[in-house]
Amino acid sequence: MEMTFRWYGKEDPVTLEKIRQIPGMKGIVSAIYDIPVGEAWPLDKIKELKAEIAKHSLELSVIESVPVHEDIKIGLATRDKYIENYKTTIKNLGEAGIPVICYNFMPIFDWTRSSLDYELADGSTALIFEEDVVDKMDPLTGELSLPGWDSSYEKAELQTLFDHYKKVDHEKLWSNLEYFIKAIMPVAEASGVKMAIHPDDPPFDIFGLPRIITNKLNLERFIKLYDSPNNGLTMCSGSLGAVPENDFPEMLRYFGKKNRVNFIHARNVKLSGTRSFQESPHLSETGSIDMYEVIRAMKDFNYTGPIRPDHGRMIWGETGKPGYGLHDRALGATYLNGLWEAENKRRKY
Ligand SMILES: [Mn+2]
Repeated sequence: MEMTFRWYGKEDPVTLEKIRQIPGMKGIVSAIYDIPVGEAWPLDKIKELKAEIAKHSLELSVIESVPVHEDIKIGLATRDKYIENYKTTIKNLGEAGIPVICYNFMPIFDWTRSSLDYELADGSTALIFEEDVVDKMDPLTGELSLPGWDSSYEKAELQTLFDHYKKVDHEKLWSNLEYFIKAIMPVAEASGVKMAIHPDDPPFDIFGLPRIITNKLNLERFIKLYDSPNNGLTMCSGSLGAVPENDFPEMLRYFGKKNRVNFIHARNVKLSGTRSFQESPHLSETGSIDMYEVIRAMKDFNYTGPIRPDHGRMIWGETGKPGYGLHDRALGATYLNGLWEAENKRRKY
């Protein structure tokens, strides 16, 4: 595995200088944040980002994310223009030598939580999802707003999007995804770029919008849309592991052996209901996911790709972007490296 860390660019209070000092850190997961969704990423901007990271002796290992325009997900006639731009972006990223692109196919909302600073018993704060709180939220009225959702949509635009999605059920979303995948994958193959779709977070419908990248059956259906190692997955333990019916280590091993795991997010969650959870420290005993089993699964298919500690709590008085402080994610990276070293050595002796 290649240990990586997400970096939000020059505005990120967690600097490349700090990230480089985490033991065993090899790569950076980042993106270009000032290009409007749907536009092609210019090659010179990609090269600039890569050079900035290289100055700190780190690799730009993964782009997370190249966002997919809503018109593609809804299936509007305008999608073809945005798909062409997406193909150009993949081609340019390949030319710059970027091996992996993470993206998702969630309608309107990316990850969703009911609170971003819930105080855990030890005094740290974490992101949590409580089903009964989220059920009372209405993104359109804004009476209970969605925390941390950095969208540029105005209320009117949001209403228009919701109206469009009234005609998009699960099967329609699948066919729109298939259309997109079949269009972009030949370009990804020719460019040497591995695509890694991120599961829906959380992995079930919210606000009446369909979600389809949610469980083993659906991941299997997804990889069959286009039979190529370039059409792969981001296996995110915190997203898939947020529902009790998903056995994350088993799923990881299964898709890893099929050579479809192109990126891994490691994060623990403590389930507090069938559709409620708290983000917990990476350590197995603090959450519902056995992180040693995750590492064992990775070893079973000899994973050599990138992994990053996903969200962390805010600890030791740190403030910043919820889920993306330095300290707890650095602890996570160190813990994962420790498990990996131990498992590697155990198998040699
Ligand atoms: Mn993730």
